[in-house]
Amino acid sequence: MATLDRLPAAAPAADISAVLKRDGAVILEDFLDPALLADFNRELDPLLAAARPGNDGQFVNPLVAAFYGDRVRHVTGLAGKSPAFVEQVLVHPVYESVAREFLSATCEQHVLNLGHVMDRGPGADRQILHRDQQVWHHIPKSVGEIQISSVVALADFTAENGATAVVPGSHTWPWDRRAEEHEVAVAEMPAGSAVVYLGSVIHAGGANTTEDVWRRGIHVSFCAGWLRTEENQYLVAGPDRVRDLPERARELLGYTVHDGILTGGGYLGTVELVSPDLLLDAGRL
Ligand SMILES: O=C(O)CCC(=O)C(=O)O
Ligand SMILES: [Fe+2]
Repeated sequence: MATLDRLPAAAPAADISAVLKRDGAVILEDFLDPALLADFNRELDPLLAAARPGNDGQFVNPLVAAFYGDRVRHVTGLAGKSPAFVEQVLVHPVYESVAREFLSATCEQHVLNLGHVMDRGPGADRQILHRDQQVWHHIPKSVGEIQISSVVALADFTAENGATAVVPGSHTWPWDRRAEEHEVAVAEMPAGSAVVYLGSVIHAGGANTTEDVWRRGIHVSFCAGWLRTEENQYLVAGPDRVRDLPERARELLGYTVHDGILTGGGYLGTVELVSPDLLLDAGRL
């Protein structure tokens, strides 16, 4: 059985990057401090209580329905729903340093791709093993890393309740290589820890074989700012939500231009030919 390295989330950024370069994934302990974890869970409790397992069958298509299964409760679009998420998780210093390390070669500015809580219920099957970056399958693999991902444990993650399954080293594999079971590690970790991985790493939400234990986790990922994000963050967190957020949170939600002029590209995401945040500040958006 493969294993994942563990570091404190407060470890030097260079140490975290070194493990990510080698294995493509790392478990970071104490990623959320206990007070933030408690606040976040308090915000999520009513949202999850109202969520129907399997999203009441509402998915973009049957393949997506099969991927998530019918035993998982979802709370999506956290950027529009959770102050704890936008104020503290979105701008977490580990995401900042990991994204700088792995995405600055492929973009000028990265953005939030997903803030999606998955509460894996008893009987949930393991997802198919996949690479998150595969959603942008038209991008040539030679471009390199265009996404960093994570699953943050909001409850204890165990092999029985559906801890994320991760294949260390798979970011270096040929794209069509399949993982053998002995190559799959299980990200067992206490609540407040996170497994952080590159978008090219093979992984899956784990099977929940318990009778009655739910596995609450949040999938948070960031991608190159020139990509179409899986969650439409402009609609998830519209101008009225982001107007009073700190500048960095606005940037991560796509409210500043992706300016590639100096590196030979163009600028993306303007409104009236300027950066939307300027219009927000001027009261024009
Ligand atoms: O919830 C998890 O453990 C992983 C979820 C995942 O990989 C996904 O939805 O893409
Ligand atoms: Fe995934």
